[in-house]
Amino acid sequence: MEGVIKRRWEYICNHSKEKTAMSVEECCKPTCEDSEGTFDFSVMSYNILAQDLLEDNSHLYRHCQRPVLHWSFRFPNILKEIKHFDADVLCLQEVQEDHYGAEIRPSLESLGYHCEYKMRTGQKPDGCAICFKHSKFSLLSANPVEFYRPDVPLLDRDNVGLVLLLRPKVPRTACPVVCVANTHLLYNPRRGDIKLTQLAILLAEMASVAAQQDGSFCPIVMCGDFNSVPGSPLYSFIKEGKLDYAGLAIGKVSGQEQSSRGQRVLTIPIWPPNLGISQNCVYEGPRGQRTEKAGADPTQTELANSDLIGPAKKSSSRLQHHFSLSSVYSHYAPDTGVPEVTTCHSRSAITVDYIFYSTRKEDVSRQPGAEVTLVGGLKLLARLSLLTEHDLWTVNGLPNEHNSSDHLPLLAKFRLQL
Ligand code: KL2
Repeated sequence: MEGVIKRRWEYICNHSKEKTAMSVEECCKPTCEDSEGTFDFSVMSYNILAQDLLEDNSHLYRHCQRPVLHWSFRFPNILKEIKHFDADVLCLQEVQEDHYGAEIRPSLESLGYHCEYKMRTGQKPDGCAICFKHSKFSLLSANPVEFYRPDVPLLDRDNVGLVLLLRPKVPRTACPVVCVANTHLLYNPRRGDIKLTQLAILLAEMASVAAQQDGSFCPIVMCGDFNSVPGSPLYSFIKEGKLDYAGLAIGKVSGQEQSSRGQRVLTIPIWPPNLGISQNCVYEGPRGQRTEKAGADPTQTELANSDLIGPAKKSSSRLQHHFSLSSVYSHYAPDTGVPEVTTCHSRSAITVDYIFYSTRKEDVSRQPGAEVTLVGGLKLLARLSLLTEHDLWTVNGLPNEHNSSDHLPLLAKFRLQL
């Protein structure tokens, strides 16, 4: 078909030293689903462009032919795409509430999804949804997160997140659970201070939801539109689990824009103590009680925290988090090294959407000499290839006749070891 760009599945070869993407023929063909001792599932992250936001920011879509911008044109395309990829879990952003109630939710339910939704606060028209296949998971808990805090002047924006705890439907009793988080962080390129704090709140909620009896975390998938580019301080913080932000300009945090003229640097600490979130991105103080939900012992968690940073450095310029997260995508086209993009309109073509997942760690508690085992994470099996800005301009940018958002859907296949 004319104007359609092909995206291919890249299968990840885990047995070579370097994790590399290959076609099915080159690499191990994935074994069939639910093979002995494993549970495979797929995840899509997709910012579907709320119609009200499209109309409020119409200058971004001047390159588009008028008819492709109507919701009545876009929605059937988006639904077709979702149906085609048939992911077990959908993390959607910019889900407009009236469209969700009238069309999106009913359509997804008829495709076999259970849907959870969190609307943005204030008078904002949209929110985040996580939908999962009834046939694959049952819902243990749904935890909406509001980043707006009336008692914290910094947190005056209406962005939200949503964290689900899901139990894979497998015919055995002792099966690991999976935590799925979805968010759409603040857009404003100059307000990295708010973005980092919103992220910290999400991470604290995830730590609370994903905490297990033994103090470790269940496997995690964190999706969303982070309004930050690869390699930016916010992105590095997610991947490295730590960030020293001393002297960092607030406009540099997300890397969306180059200039940071006359910009304030981040204060130390970034957010005030009354937010109830530590520099390790877990709940503390009066709000710290929230850990009880997942059955963890809060005192254990707090002990672990003080170990990480050290008792004397109370107001250090260091953030940490407890997860070991990798990005499904590598953000550069494998053959040419040209940057991949996840969003493309008349003002920018960049990566801001991600699927992060917990990587497996070597079990260091085992006896020396024993065979190395990997615990607590997910194995990435495959991803749907992304595109470059050049690829997208060959089909008139986004949205176009076939791709009906200004973002591309991201897709990954994971394997959970039972
Ligand atoms: O970048 V986005 O689009 O993740 O695709 O997130 C925000 C922007 C979204 C929700 O606030 O609306 C878009 N200039 C450009 N885009 C904007 C602006 C703006 N001033 N405000 C909101 N958005």
